[in-house]
Amino acid sequence: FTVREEMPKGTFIGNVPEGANMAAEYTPDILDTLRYSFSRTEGNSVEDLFNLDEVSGDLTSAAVIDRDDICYQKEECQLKLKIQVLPEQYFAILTVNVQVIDINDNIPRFENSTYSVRVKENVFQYTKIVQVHATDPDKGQNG
Ligand SMILES: [Ca+2]
Ligand SMILES: [Ca+2]
Repeated sequence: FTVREEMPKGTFIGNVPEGANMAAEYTPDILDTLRYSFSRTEGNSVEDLFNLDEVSGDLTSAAVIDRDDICYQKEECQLKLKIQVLPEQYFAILTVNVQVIDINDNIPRFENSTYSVRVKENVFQYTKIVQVHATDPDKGQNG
């Protein structure tokens, strides 16, 4: 699944049984009995960003996901969610990858707040006048 960062809480991300192609494995009758929940591992709070509908398996966001915070300066932002399927006779642990897509939502921070440059009138037109440095937490092209 993929989701863009900064989307409002409650944004639909994907349907777990569909994503895992459960229909190929189980009959509709069995599918109706399956229940989905997060299989939380200790010290892992990625699940807090999501809500999972126990019956439908719909995954939605439980918060505004800020890629630039959770995946600070990382190229790829893949969140792994472990989801368990019950009842016991159909028990399975599914790993769902949610890729958070970067948007350009950060204003570059300039290293100095003001630049003043005095340019001589006779300076050649294409002479490099001043070089400024700026950084922001967006990745690649959005930076
Ligand atoms: Ca952001
Ligand atoms: Ca961003």
